[in-house]
Amino acid sequence: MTSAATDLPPVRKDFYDRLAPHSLAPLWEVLKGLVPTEPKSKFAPHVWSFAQAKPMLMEAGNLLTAEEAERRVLVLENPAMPGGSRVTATMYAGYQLIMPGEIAPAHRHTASALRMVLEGNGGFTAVAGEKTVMQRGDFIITPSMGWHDHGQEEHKPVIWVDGLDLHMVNFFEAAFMDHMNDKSQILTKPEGFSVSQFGSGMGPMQPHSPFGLTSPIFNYTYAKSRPALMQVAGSSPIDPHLAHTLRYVNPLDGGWAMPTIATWLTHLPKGFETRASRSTDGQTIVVLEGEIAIEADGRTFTAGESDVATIPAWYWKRMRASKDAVIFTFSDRAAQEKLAIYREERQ
Ligand code: 1HN
Repeated sequence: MTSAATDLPPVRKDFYDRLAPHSLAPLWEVLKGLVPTEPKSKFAPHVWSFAQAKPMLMEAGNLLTAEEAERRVLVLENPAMPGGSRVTATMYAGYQLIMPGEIAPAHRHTASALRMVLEGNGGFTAVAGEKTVMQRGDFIITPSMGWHDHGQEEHKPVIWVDGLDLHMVNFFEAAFMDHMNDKSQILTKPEGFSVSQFGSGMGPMQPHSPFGLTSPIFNYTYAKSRPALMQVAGSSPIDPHLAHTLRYVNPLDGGWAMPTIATWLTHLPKGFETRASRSTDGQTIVVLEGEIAIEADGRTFTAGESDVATIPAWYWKRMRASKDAVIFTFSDRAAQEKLAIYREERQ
């Protein structure tokens, strides 16, 4: 019972006490908390410094193997919820490390995952029988229930940011996971196959959707996305809220690349400051180039290369680039749009 319940008239208290053994409760005592007038996030805005995290990630690299860990990751814990393994209300994020010669063994799960590659060109991930090599800035997708393993055959450690929708899946109590008998999956397609088939503005005559609602392109390479963004930035007016932004698109339906997670890439020229906006999706930002200052909740958060920033749902935010910046953002907006609950406001 709430503390208010202790001030209740005895008749009401007696009534509530008689309800409880029947697993019944009076809605009018809790209604305001159940249906707030607007979102009030329990999470905090925060920036994780890669310079601080990297030495500790490398320490983890000496402490245990990727195989032992299954996934060797330092979780980005929202400081408002330590131990929650949450970066926002619905999303998990972490810095993952693969050391030279290691394999993170094949498994699959209901949660969808994305990777934003930071360091160690040459690592690979395999999804549904196809391998893709990772380079900094690549946005790589592991579809729901798709087998995936990662490895590094070259001499440098590989580091990336993971984002998973696992708290959405767990909220629905719909999560499954399997491990493969073999550490690595058998490759059945040549590298680059999915991009040839779906990623050149062309597609099969009878398109099938290999990953359901998830894009059949599972590596949106920086080698393609950066020049596209830069050309758009150099030849079109800047949006006061979005700066120059391109979103990652599923070529089969024109929607978001992932069914639950929205992803986009933004260029902010040095000195540019966005106007304030707020939206119902908690957003997580990976800085790929330059440096940004985010003003959220009257505080300023600075994020440089490979740092990760998060802004909770419905916080007014504006961004300024202290250096020419390219940032990758992910959020649960794709899921919210499907559920018709997404909202935003712009000043
Ligand atoms: C997972 O499968 C990966 O495949 C990374 O790299 C992080 C966190 C929780 C559950 C599954 C990966 C994960 C994860």
